[in-house]
Amino acid sequence: MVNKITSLAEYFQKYEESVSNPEKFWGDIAENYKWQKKWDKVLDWKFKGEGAPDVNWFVNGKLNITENIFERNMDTRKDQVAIIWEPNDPKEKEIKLTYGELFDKVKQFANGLKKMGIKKGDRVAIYLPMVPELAIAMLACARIGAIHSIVFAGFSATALADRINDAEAKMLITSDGGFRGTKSIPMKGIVDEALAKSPSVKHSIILQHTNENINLIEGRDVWWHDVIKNAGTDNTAEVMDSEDLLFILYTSGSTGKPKGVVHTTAGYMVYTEYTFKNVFQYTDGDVYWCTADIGWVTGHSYIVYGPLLAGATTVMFEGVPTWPDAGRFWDVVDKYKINQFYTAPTAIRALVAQGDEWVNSHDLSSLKVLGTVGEPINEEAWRWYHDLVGKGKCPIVDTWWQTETGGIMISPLAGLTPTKPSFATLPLPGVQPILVDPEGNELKGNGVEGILCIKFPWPGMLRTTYGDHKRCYQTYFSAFPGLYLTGDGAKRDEEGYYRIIGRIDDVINVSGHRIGTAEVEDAINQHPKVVESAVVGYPHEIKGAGIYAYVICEDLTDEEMENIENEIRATVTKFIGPIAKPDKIQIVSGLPKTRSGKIMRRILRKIGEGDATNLGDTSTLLDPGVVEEIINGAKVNI
Ligand code: 6R9
Repeated sequence: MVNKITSLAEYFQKYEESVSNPEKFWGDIAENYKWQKKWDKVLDWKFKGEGAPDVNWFVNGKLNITENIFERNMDTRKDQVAIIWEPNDPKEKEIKLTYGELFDKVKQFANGLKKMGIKKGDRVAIYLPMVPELAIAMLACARIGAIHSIVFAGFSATALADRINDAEAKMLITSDGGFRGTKSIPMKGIVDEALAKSPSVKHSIILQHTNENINLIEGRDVWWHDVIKNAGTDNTAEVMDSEDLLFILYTSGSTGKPKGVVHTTAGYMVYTEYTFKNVFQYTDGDVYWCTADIGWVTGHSYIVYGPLLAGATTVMFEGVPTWPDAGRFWDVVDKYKINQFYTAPTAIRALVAQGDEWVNSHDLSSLKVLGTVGEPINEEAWRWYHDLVGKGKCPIVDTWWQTETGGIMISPLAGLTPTKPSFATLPLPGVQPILVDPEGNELKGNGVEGILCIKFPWPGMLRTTYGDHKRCYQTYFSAFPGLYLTGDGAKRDEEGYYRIIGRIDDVINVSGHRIGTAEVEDAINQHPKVVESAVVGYPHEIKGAGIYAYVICEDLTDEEMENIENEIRATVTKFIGPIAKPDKIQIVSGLPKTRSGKIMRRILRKIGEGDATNLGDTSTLLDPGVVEEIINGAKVNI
């Protein structure tokens, strides 16, 4: 079993070892796994030059990640609960699956997939609500060497089709619908619309979950329960190379369509288990709950892979934090005696707004560790979480990482690293952060602020962007040759602690979800009356950042003017999904552009923040008059 660091001194020692001899450090950890064939070399890498990035961990090793979840844990954990599923409706019964039961279900579904012609290397898209079958589907893919590409169930038909098409997925696994609070959300209509535009998908497997009345399309759609009928539980894991693709997960960047971030088998496996155990200080018998959706990377790494590799008991929740009431999270914590609880700052802020009573009326004494992820946590929310939820006795692990990093990069180790509100604190062993100025010069020493990069590979890092390796280089490795660019700004304080400030690119972090401004603009521009638009983020009390859209329209009648905001929101919902809907829309007659036609977002951001006092140099603008008009329309302080 993978060792856990148990003191701060040991952390510093391990960190030192991991930097002075990374191959020995990760090689020793990798010894704990079940390999069909051991690796020849721990690491082979380059961040620059022809074909870069080229990163290979555990070179020529052969393994299957599910053998390391199941076969490796089976002797000791067959009857231990692996997954607890808490349904949306608290009146309904939970589901508990032991490692033995989960293993059987994974093998059975894996056999079903095989029977339907899915084989090693095929891409399988998964579009499911937070049900146990989501974890079963991903593990079954991994078992047979198929590459899963999970699409968050809140995305629209267009967004789903784009992702399916980019990955050329052969199959889609989905359900009739999902539950969220009082709502039963039908999914089959969205799926049918998406599949009409996705010729690569030959079959779709549909889970019966909400019992919505749906039509199956003959020859294409099959019920999940029919797939596993007679499928049997005899299944030998496919032998995978260390660097064979495990999954693709799409994420937004500053430009263009979402990128398919690619993670591979061995490095991701080693990294997610190691970080899970160390950051959360998970101990055998603990019950761990991460409230993320598996449609995002947090759910991949810290609901499914990390915890299950570690032999943990992990909770999955289908519902929302505020239904039936704002005490739901704490009901669940009490119900299962949760020991480690991991959520997002946006959820914390939403609950702060509901008042302390919801927390105080529940028994939260089982809690040992509290975690946050997804966006910077403000000090007020941190204190509320620490003092009220954790009663001052639970360390908070503010974990900074990204879809691209695969696992947690900068974070306290619970109970070992002294914490400070809003600081992600120190890098994990094996992680070598560096701060640079815009010219790429390293900012040495402490008390500095700059662009956060990583200068050495870690096992969980992305290997490429699916189907477009050049784009991976362009996006992450070209700004500062030899460094991985995170896209975040950060400060290293006098003690050497890192505080993440936020994105330095055109990505808006809305409720912890990454939204590319270009994507939202593209969606808005689909409205027939829209000529052009510019989207920026602005501070939002609950969401962290809200979406502010400045839109130029063709001449509108009074009636059209009245409806335009709603129509624009509906257009964005259609092309991306409700998470990308602008919070504020301002119809303008022009946008501040430079003479070369570039929109000066800096100005729009300031106005969006409600501060037009210091707009900087506007002399290069093509038409400085538009700025005044926008300021007047935005009703901000001048
Ligand atoms: C895991 C995840 C990544 C972006 C990242 C940063 C922000 C994540 C954070 C944080 C401050 C933290 N972010 N964790 N900012 N403190 N603890 O969220 O992945 O969806 O790819 O987002 O989220 O801006 O660059 P992803």
